[in-house]
Amino acid sequence: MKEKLQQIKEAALSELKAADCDTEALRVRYLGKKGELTAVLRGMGALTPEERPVVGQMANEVRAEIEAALAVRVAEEKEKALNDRLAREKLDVTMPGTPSRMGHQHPLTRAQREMEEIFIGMGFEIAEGPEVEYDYYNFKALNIPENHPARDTQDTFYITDNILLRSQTSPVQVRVMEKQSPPIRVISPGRVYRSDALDATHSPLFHQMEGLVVDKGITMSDLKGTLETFAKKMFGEETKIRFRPHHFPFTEPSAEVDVSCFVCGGKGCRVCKGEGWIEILGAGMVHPFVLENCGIDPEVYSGFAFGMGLERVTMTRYGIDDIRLFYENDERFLKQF
Ligand code: 2NL
Repeated sequence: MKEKLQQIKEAALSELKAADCDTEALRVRYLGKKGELTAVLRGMGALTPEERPVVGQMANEVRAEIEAALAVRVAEEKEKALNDRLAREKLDVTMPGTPSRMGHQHPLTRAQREMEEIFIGMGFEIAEGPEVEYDYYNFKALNIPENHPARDTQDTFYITDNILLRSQTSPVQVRVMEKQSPPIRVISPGRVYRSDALDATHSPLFHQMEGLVVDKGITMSDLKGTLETFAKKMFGEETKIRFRPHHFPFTEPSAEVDVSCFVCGGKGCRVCKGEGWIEILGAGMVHPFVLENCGIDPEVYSGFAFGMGLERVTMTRYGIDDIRLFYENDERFLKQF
């Protein structure tokens, strides 16, 4: 029996050394309930009382030795599996990351925000209103009755006879005057529409920024001071402004306003087309009829208003020669701002 135990031990230990050893199967085969060692212990009844404890002790030692060797082998396999996995899943934390691309504001949005900041600094508030408007707010309230020639130059898109896409942001200011009593200081930036064919300088959709001030004792000099301050902040401190007489139905008197060329300073260059001046906006004193239409007494109050195209100002400032570039979302263009 001792030889049998010795054999079991040697067989088990040598099998454990084999590269393809299945440790669990080996445990069952030698140490399990129906295993070889158990079979030997069952046969101990045939031994003499003197032999029994000796063989029993030896069987326990053999079991312990096989168990210890098994544990070592299992631990080795575990460690090898872990090392293999670590090698396979190696991660180099010093590798450069994948950069995420940052976007930025559209040049028109930037120009609009910049202009808003300048006017907010002078005490203006921002007013917004619908892009789909009544004929009344877009035209009639602004002293442009049916069949007025200004309806031609501001031809827009009609939803019905009475409802249209606004051709300027003035209707927003008409709504402000209806609701609010003076003093009023607002700017109204936003999308406007005209029935124009798309080319390098025209678009059926563009953006405007209008401004309106109404209070007691407002004069043309307030208008000039406000626009001069705006022009210097927008185009540089050396900028001068020039008023040329003009006509708008909603202001009287009216003017077109130029800024001295910020490229050549007024000498004449490619940007100002040799003029030294660049037209940027229209302005004037709010027509008494318009004040009256909005429930403001023109005998008590007066006001000035102005309007400019955002695209035009932005194109002038950055030397952009085609308005369509703003709407095409070509990154080669947008990336430059
Ligand atoms: C332009 C320049 C302008 C106004 C807009 C205005 C608004 C109200 C009353 C009076 Cl509520 N005027 N806006 C004034 C002058 C010029 O825009 O070239 N427009 C066609």
